Amino acid sequence: MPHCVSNSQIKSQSRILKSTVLLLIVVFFLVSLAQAQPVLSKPNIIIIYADDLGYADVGCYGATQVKTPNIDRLANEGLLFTDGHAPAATCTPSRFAMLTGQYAWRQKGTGIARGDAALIIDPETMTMPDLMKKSGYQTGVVGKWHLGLGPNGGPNWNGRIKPGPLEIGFDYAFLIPATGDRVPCVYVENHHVVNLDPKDPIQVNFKKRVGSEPIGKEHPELLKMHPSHGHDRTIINGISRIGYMTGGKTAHWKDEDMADDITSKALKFIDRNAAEPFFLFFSLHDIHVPRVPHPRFVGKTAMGPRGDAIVQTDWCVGEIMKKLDDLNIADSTLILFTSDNGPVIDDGYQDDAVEKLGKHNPAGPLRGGKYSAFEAGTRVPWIMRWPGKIKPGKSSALVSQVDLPSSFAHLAHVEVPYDAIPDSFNVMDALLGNSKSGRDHLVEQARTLSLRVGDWKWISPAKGARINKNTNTELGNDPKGLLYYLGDDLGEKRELSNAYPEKAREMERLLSQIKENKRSRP
Ligand code: NG6
Ligand code: CA
Repeated sequence: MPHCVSNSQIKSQSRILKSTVLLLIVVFFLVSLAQAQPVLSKPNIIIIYADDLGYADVGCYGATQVKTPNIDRLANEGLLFTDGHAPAATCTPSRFAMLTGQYAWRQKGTGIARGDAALIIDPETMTMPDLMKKSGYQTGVVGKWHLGLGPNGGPNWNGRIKPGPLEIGFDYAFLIPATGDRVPCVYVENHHVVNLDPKDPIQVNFKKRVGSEPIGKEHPELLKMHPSHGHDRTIINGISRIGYMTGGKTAHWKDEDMADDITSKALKFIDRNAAEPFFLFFSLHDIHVPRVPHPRFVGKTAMGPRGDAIVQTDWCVGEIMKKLDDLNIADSTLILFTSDNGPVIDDGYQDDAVEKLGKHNPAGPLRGGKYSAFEAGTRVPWIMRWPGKIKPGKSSALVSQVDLPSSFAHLAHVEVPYDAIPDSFNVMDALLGNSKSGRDHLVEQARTLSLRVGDWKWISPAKGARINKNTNTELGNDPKGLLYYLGDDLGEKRELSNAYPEKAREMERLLSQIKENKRSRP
């Protein structure tokens, strides 16, 4: 019998064929969609923010006189950026820009904040922690703040201290209110000074003396660390500070324990929030002055307290990494390690930093340092690690901390209103290592503003000293402005404004435009 196939069999076979083809098309479509737009799940985010740590202060950026095994491990497992910037060459404007996504020079009153300054971020402003919260993150800040606290006129240290971080998007805060070298020398947790005895209220003043505590200027014999410039007012723990303070004795921090104190608070925050996405701004005090590392780090380098404070910084980073490993959340956590501005050697205390610097070169190949318009002012260590998502290596993409709000918002799938974070670019592709380029231009802030466009760098004309005599830093102030091409002159040695006058004018024009426009975000 010939094998005959019935009509109905043919129909059903063609139906099967059709649906198989359809299925294949759908599968192909889904696969290509998934390839085109990888949907990344929301990682925990930890910003470890060192203070005054220079471009080449750590091993993976070239330091040889100090060992930083934890930071080096982070770099080996992550992406090391060679052109990553703090928004400014000092602390307050850098932090302001990083948290608000707005260049600090657009807002008055964002220079280095006094210890009793009012909060300089308007609680109405959309901030990076606001954006993370919108995406369901638990948000925390632990460590150095230096963005002011309280209403106009400053905080009431003996009452509820607000507005502060909790009013601009953080769920939790444990703070060094300003810096270690400024009063008040107490921690603030959420809205209150920690361990304050109400019978011994705190008074703080930056103009006139309060209380009867001895001051460094009159009683140098009481000091365990002497000032080299400034820093000669109220003595707390044998160190004279900027400003006057009385009371609050039970609340005083111990400088030697500061890294331990803040690290343990950061670890507890991670413990508490390990089950949900969290965003932690872990803001170290090291290696800012006064450099008073814990005794277990003293003598770990031949460089004195500045070098030993770098070892302490590395320990803090190691503790965070260990915690993530212990909780088994390292793979779901993105760490950014960076610094708020460039390096300084003598920043106001006689701590042997100059005498014992030896062969160590904190700025590496760069010119300048903290306070400076030259590259070392803002170009800082910048390491990103997110195992499995960021391919280890090096990147020369131009990125700035002002870009973090936009980039992290993108990662967290949050929509950003048009007028929010006005100078923050989404450079997530560069940060993940998927793109070689970050921003095409960047404004760097010191006393004057500089503009980077690719490898061109223009330092806008500025009055003022060329060298900070106290810190011995080249500032980059020049009445005519300075032009460099970093592509073959990273050290800013060959000034080119005479050779390329048109380029200089074009850069100044572009800078004026960016200043006039209220925003630069695309
Ligand atoms: C300066 C301080 C310096 C440091 C800096 C702020 C003097 C003479 N110098 O005014 O020691 O505290 O402010 O540093 O007081 S920053 O990293 O927080 O911006
Ligand atoms: Ca700083």
